[in-house]
Amino acid sequence: MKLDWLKKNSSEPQQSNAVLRVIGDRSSGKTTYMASLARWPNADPSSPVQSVIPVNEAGEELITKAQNLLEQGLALEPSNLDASAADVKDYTLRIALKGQFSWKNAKTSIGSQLVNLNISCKDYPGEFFADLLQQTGNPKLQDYLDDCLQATGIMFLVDGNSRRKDLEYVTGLDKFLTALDRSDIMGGKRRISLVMTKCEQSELWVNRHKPAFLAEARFPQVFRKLQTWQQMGAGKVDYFTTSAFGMLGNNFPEPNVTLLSRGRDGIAAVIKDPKRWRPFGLVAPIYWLCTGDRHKELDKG
Ligand SMILES: Nc1nc2c(ncn2[C@@H]2O[C@H](COP(=O)(O)OP(=O)(O)OP(=O)(O)O)[C@@H](O)[C@H]2O)c(=O)[nH]1
Ligand SMILES: [Mg+2]
Repeated sequence: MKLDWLKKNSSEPQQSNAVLRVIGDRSSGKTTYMASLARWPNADPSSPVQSVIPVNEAGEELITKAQNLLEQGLALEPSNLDASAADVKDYTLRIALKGQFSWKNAKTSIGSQLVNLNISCKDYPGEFFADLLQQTGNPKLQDYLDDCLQATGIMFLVDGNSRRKDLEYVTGLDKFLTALDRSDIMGGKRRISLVMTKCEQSELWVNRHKPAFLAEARFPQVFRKLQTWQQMGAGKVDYFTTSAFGMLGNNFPEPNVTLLSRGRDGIAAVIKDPKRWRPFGLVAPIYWLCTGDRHKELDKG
């Protein structure tokens, strides 16, 4: 595996490596999610995350994007499909978690050792997902599916505000899972996280700590499809809420967002106050994809 050298060079911290793919509809927030993760702005000192470090050039480019666009109150450009699956940028990041809560009682602690999540992650343009739906016969589609087979974890991002697209999503997801299962080399070990994005919006925010409930309420068909997939033993599924932009204020928090548009597809928005930009819920799904365990503190995110 590509990340083997990381293991060798840093024998101290515990390492957890994962090869991830981010999929989802156009504008579901995939690139913004990745760029916000790489930038990791205004870190909360009480967060279990110590740092997020880019390990390759693509990871550094993400930070530049976050600084030049998101932090200037602008949106990222839609990702485009001119690249073949092999050319889609592979962002490699290292997420360092603080020693697992040595302040907690010894039972829940696994020592004060640092934990590194090393991820290499490709963010596909939403066009791939749309092509899955429409079966346009795009020859790149098969490459893309083959490439997803290499992943240990899949993040399926949906804009939490696009509930009317449940049926479209489940149709795309069904095709995606069928293709994965047909040649599954992971033997039921693959994990899929359904990540609802843009959860700073009030109707999502109030239920952010109940992600499975929210997924079932908003995307019932997608939820059922994933549950069935799991019950068949094809792999594991879990649910998460996140916002790349986050909230403003503590007592009466409001979304740190200037809305550009709202429609059936969800919302488009930019950051309102970039100086106070603090995303939430970005690392929880990655931790689960890497380890198979939910991280209580990250879930509080
Ligand atoms: N309110 C809000 N808007 C967001 C968030 N994340 C992304 N957006 C907005 O959603 C829109 C699409 O975001 P992108 O990150 O470009 O979406 P994408 O999934 O990469 O889209 P494609 O590359 O076209 O597949 C932009 O207007 C973003 O600014 C979020 O956490 N909250
Ligand atoms: Mg994109």
